[in-house]
Amino acid sequence: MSNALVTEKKLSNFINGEWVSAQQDHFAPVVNPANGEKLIDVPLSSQEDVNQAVKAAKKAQKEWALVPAPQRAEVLYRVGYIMKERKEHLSQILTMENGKVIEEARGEVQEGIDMAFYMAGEGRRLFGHTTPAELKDKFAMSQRAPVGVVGIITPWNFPIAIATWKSFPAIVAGNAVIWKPATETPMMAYEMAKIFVEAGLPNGVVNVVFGSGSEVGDAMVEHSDIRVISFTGSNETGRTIAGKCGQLLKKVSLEMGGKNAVIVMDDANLDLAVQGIIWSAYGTSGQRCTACSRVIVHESVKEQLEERLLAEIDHLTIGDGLDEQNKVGPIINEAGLRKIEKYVQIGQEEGARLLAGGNALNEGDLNKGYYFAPTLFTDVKPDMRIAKEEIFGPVLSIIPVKDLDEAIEVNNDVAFGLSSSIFTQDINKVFKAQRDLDTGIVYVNAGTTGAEIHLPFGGTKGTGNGHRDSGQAALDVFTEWKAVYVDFSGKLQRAQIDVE
Ligand code: UN1
Repeated sequence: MSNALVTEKKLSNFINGEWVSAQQDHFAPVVNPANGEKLIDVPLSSQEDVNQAVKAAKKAQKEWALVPAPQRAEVLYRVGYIMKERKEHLSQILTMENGKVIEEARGEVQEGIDMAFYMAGEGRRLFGHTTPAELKDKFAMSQRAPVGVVGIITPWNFPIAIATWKSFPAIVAGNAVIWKPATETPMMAYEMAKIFVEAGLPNGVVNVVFGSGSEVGDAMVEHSDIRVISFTGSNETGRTIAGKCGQLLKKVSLEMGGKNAVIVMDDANLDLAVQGIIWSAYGTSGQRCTACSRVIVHESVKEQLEERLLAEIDHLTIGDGLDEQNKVGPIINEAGLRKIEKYVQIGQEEGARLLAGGNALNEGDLNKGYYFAPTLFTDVKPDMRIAKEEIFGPVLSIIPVKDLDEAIEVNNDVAFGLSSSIFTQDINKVFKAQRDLDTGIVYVNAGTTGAEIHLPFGGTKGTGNGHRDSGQAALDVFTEWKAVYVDFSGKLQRAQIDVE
């Protein structure tokens, strides 16, 4: 029934407002991870296609930058309204291509709608600064200027929300965009391109080139007319991109995962902590950068917490995300499933104790898709690989500690720094933790997921390279600061020299 939502057989690139076939006749199948059914074919484009898109974008950007920002924002308002009208349609397609359960798909589409209205508001802000000049009869200000043509590379786990975090600030600031979506989830880009057209975005301001990272991604990184690369994805790919952009002196913004922990103190409301942990560890089958994969628990409440977690895990219904009853959907693909299996094996070899799950699920209809049982390890030591490395699946490790200082130390002693959380009722512990947890996002009495779009999203250490997605901070990625001095004295005034 749901396949009726996907009407095309093959996707085309979206260049200069038109659907254009890729230069080479190579395609990859897009598969519904819930049941293995093929949804559509996605083109595997080449450098030539990127060149064509950049050419169109460069031309369009010159005009677009001259449109007053409040008018640019009008387009984003319209994009937001169309997304709102089409929320259910988009959510269902998102569930089909990505697997996440429909309630979460709706949440993700909502995140994109929120971003549209928030960034549209920037059309009447885009604040710079006015500041005194050091000389008489001289005016000084700084303003945000568009960078030009920007490249965005988006992942399969949040194919619409993350694309909006990156493309909307770029658009409102007067840039043109080349967008390479993940080949696993191209339908969201196809749907968004149609929405851009309907909203009246001029041709060439957003261009979509489908294809692999090694071909399309590389061509984008290396293209001299693409001035910014904004990437969300794996640590390995991010580092490669960073290296190339470094050589080319290209601005690059990277978001690359986490090893996020929930800390549970002895005074925590355990019922609440259990809910927060279950939601952030097993929601989206653990396939979020922000997913909780460690629970750092005060040893005095460890057993109670384990019991309650196990009881809740028992209630998690697993299956096709289009069925409203299901709480946990599939893993994105076979490779994802195998990686999770490998980590479970590593955990067992390292001596962690498996309390729940640990296996792929094959009974009945689940056999057709890629499902993994919600998995819980306990007695995990902070230096075990399952406690250090990103698994990107529903695998949670419980690490007992003696006090808050040790909890913070364990939290911080990993290569990532995206999100963290603490459950406690002690105000002193709250303030100490929010200061000392070395992550870009900290939650108090909530799990590690659920960032809101008007705040900066990103993290420390191996999570990124200091930039942030969404929020005001996203504008820093897609604009250049320009300092403007206006001397109205009518004579030559030399800064630093003619100062009285
Ligand atoms: C991601 O997993 O890369 O904070 C994005 C959250 C969501 C976004 C996750 N709002 O969990």
